[in-house]
Amino acid sequence: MQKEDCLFCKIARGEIPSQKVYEDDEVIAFKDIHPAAPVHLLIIPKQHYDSLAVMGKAEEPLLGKMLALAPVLAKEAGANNGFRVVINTGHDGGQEVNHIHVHVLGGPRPWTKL
Ligand code: DGP
Repeated sequence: MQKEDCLFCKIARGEIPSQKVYEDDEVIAFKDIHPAAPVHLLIIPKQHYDSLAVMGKAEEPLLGKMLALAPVLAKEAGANNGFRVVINTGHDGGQEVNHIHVHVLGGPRPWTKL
């Protein structure tokens, strides 16, 4: 299920343009609009989940797929010397867009830690 007024659902539906770097039937990845590192990608499920906090056992395959994509996409984007994976979750976790997303940050340092 998608959410009509969710920013990342709109990106997943192609209603808002993004610089896509990966897409399959369940997941898309695109460049963060405010990059905090030379490589800054977001991996999201097409299905809407508010955050990691609402995901559980049933979502393990989806979460595993998103995580396993991180090293592949980081390498393709040129982050050959390591990367950071961040999932901000909920208000106190600093989450601003309420559709779960995996940040993939990399490239030559220095760059800001999330
Ligand atoms: P977070 O704070 O973890 O919820 O991060 C949300 C990220 O989403 C933030 O780094 C900026 C990014 N972002 C917000 N709006 C857009 C958008 O319209 N397009 C893209 N590509 N990224 C966006």
